[in-house]
Amino acid sequence: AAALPGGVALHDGLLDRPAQERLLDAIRAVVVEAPLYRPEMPRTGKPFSVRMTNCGALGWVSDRGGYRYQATHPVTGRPWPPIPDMLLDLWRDLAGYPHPPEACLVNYYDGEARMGLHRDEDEEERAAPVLSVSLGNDCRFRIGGTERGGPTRSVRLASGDVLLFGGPSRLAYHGVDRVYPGTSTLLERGGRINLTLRRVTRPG
Ligand code: MD3
Ligand code: FE
Repeated sequence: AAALPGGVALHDGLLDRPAQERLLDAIRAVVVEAPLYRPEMPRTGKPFSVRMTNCGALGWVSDRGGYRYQATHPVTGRPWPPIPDMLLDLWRDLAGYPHPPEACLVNYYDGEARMGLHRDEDEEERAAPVLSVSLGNDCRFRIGGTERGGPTRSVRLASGDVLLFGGPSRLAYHGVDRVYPGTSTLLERGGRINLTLRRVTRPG
């Protein structure tokens, strides 16, 4: 794992092509149960450019009422499907945290989608890292410090890359500037999928 500043570990190309295909199959099965939908920004209701769904006991959602974790899909009303075993295994191997993740957010970026700089602060448990897996086209990922307006650096992420954000980087500002078309053949329709595994509640 390459060390980036502040407790970020980049496992460059950790998943080989067959592993990416197996994971993609598992995510396709999740999306059948819990379709991708477009969340809306708090207050304004402006739609996200990224489409989302979740698996796990809890899923991250956003609507006019705010950001939160909830146990059911906001469109179907059904519970989120379970987190695929492959992802639970990755967490067990890499997270260095003795409890399972509760939420896996599935983000789908088409060619135009972006995610502005933000911090992930809707989780009660801050001692757990966030684990991210990239599939499909490359993107330019941006990461800064824990204060808005500080310096940032960009990292190009490719299909099969796994990142772990622990320690000080857990509350770092981050975002996705752009997705580079035609840089992977994994997704027939192009675009990029990012999976983020999180512990939400403090273990009892
Ligand atoms: C750094 N997703 O879902 S993954 C998100 O590529 C999110 O879809 C981006 O930011 C994506 O919230 C970035 C990398 C990532 C995820 C969570 C983090 C970086 C992080 C949490 C804390 C610090
Ligand atoms: Fe984030």
